[in-house]
Amino acid sequence: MIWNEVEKLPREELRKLQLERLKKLVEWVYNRVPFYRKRLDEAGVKPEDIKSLEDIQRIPFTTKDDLRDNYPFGLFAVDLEDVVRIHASSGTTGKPTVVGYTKQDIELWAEVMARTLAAAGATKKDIVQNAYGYGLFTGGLGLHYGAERLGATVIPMSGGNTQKQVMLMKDFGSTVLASTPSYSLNIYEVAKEQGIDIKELPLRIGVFGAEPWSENMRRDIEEKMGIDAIDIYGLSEIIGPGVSSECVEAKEGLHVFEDHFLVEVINPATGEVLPYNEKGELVFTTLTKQAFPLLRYRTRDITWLNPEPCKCGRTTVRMARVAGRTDDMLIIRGVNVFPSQIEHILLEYEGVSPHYLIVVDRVGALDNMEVQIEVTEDIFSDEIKKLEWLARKIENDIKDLVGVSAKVKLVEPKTIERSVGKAKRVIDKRKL
Ligand code: DLL
Repeated sequence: MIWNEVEKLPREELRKLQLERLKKLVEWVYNRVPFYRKRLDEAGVKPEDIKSLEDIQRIPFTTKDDLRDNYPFGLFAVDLEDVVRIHASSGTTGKPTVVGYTKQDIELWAEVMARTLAAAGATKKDIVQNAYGYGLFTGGLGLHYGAERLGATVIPMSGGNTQKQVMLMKDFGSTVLASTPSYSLNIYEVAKEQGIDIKELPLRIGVFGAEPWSENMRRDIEEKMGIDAIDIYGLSEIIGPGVSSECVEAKEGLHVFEDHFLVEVINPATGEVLPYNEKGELVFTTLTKQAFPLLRYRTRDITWLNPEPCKCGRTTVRMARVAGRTDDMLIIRGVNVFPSQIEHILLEYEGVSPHYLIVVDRVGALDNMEVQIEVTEDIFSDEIKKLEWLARKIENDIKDLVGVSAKVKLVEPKTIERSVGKAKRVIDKRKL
């Protein structure tokens, strides 16, 4: 279902709306945030210079470092008394990234999250089991407000407590599961151990995001649980979840809610804006946010944009599934490797589970990559020869398709740690 008619706006009209909003936004931040005023002055851009959408290219990028330098509230564009909510995402180093919302921003968030759930095929009749973490992380409350706006029934489970997740899923008859894709598999396994087959339950949709996952992982989840697994995307800085979402009709790229988030893809090395269909770094400008607006924020996420109209009727551009981030990308002996590429390869095999861990180390001057992969009980109790054959075969595929040599180690079921939120796929000992 399409939640808001604006998702079907002819592109010309959408662009008009975007330009109007962009002009207001630049004026808003220029007058309210010293950081932006300085940046724009340095670039020689005044708010009245924004006359077309292309003029956005005159505006400098904003980066994670800018957010850090202005920690915690330096980039807020309203008085703290008008901020009704704070969220934060923990980075790998140091202080978290802090974001704020006015009342109107929270309304906007509920709106784009209702769109997300509607695009996934959910309606007010659904029971949404929300297993994204509640708290500073945006997943829990984002899904919560969106599901309420949709009129669905929310079960605010948060992440963890997996046995209880299974019990309530069964007893309450949850029809939608909202969680990271990796956590959904954790729930599936715990259900199985209890003799419960999720396929037999009323569950029909999964809204999965917050971490990279592959097309093969989708297939695996859909087959195991008998649901439509929908990819949803967002980041705290922009709003949280609710930046883009797949539609259940096509499941082919994530519709960006472009009337609120202006999207560009750039060459990460040069900053040059790339044409549609070319892969690069995703950049967003928030067109309507009040408390924490961002101009041309570099997400570090890698994807490309597809402007073709979609069979669902939405006219918004679709971004390809985010395969990884510039800063999660492993460089192994000079070759760029995303964990999701490895995931895609190993899930081609029968008997290989979606639980894996990539361990990178440096021996002398040489990088070593080991991929630990859980196999099913059946495979694990097979003859050693067969296991070795499988390991070698996966190694060959990695070499052929990714271009690096890796050592594949097949491990017993349940040896790789399960996640309740974002899964940890890589241990890079080189940095330790
Ligand atoms: O993860 C917001 C979110 C919550 C999205 C729930 C979807 C569902 P952060 O913690 O700030 O916010 O992390 C944002 O996670 O820049 C991507 O690298 C990654 N990410 C989010 N969704 C996807 C996805 C939330 N569908 C960072 N596929 C982003 C791949 C994703 N990566």
